[in-house]
Amino acid sequence: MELLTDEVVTAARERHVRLAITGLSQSGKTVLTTALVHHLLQSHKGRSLPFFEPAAQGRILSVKPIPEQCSFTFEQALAGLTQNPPQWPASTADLSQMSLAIHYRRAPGLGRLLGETATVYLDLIDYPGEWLLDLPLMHLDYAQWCQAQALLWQQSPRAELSAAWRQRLAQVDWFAPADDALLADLGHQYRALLQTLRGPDYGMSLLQPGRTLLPGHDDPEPLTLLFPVIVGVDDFSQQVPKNSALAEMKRRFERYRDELVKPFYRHHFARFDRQLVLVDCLKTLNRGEACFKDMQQALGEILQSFHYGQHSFLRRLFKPRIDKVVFASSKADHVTANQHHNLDQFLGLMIEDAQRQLRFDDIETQCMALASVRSTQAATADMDGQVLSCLKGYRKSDGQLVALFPGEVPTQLPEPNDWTDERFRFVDFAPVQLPTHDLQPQQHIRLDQMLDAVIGDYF
Ligand SMILES: Nc1nc2c(ncn2[C@@H]2O[C@H](COP(=O)(O)OP(=O)(O)OP(=O)(O)O)[C@@H](O)[C@H]2O)c(=O)[nH]1
Ligand SMILES: [Mg+2]
Repeated sequence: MELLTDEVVTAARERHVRLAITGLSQSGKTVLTTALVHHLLQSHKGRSLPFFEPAAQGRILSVKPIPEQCSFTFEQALAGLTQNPPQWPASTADLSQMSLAIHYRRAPGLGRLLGETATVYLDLIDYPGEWLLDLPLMHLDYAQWCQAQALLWQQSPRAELSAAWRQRLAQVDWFAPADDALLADLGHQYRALLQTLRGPDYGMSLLQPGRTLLPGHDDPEPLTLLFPVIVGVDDFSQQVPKNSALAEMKRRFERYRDELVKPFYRHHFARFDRQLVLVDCLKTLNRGEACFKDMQQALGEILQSFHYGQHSFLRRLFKPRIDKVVFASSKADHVTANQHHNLDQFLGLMIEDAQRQLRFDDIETQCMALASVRSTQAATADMDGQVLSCLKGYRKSDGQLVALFPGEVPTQLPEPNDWTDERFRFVDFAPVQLPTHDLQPQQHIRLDQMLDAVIGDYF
């Protein structure tokens, strides 16, 4: 009896929460993880996170990193943001973790019977949303995947860009013995295509396989050069010689699915408790209709993964336990404060259908706009006697100090003619220098509200 009581008390004194932070590339994951840890490490001072209840109530006693569990290069990312001139962190392409022990005093009430103080062990896991886009592969065989991809690659701009690559596919005899050098070459060309589509000229999101685009450090090369045979094979159901190029591609697909995708879900995804999904709504608005629609479709696919987790065979296999997903529109400092509410709403509209499905699965969801490192200041301008809300900050592209009217965030999804008149031109900003000490609430936008929404109930 005594032993049981001790166990209960220990369990109540120490709680573990794995918070996953994902989003497509450049959505702001690394900046958010860095800023969050920086603010949390100083949260016992009770200053910079006024809407994170335990910090605001002065109940955080100490926060310490657990170095042996950290693969996230926090010091390096923070050094970039605190140096003069500050700089944004470099792009990251793998999964990394930062672990903190947060020692706190319990709120007055019943819980205090279990001891005045307790510890929350918080793991923050930053991983590419692109990897989540591989989830549907778990339900497909190679033929089905190729057929789905063939439809996608018929659409613009994929069709025009891939013309030369498709021509090369058409020249291959897929039933003849595999030529490894040729398959590797086609794989490299396909990766380059994915990278171009993701790059600044196109800004596409729905790009598969995620690890051909963004290989993890330990991923073996032939697997991450996987591509779909979208021309040159009319009938996948016919008998294929074992040593043929097509049989080799099928084998690679199966290994990719079983050795990369499934272990990611088993070892990581299935063990997350809470999930934060970052979305750069403003960038997609800037880039126009094709990019916006593609991002919406990619988000829909990503959000499916939470749904799969709850109900499909994955549930039986991995018993996922994510019970809350917060969607955040990042870089809210690119618009004026009176647009933040619109940004919350707009993100809600973008993912409306997927969100409904999550609620149906009893997963709590919430949408909010935030900025991890607020890099602009509010300003006003007088235009023909009218006072306009503006932003002041250093433009990312040339480092110039600018004051500008960034424009409004729509409260409805844009109609086709909204895209033609270059209505959206949100500007990117360089970071302001973060202090190493004495952090203040104005150095972020709603980071504390997000924190309270995702893990507040653990304290
Ligand atoms: N103004 C502003 N810009 C931000 C903020 N967070 C991110 N950014 C911008 O977004 C870019 C990408 O941020 P990262 O945190 O590196 O994004 P990521 O999702 O980790 O990107 P990958 O590692 O490439 O997947 C930065 O270089 C900044 O330009 C923010 O809070 N405010
Ligand atoms: Mg990153």
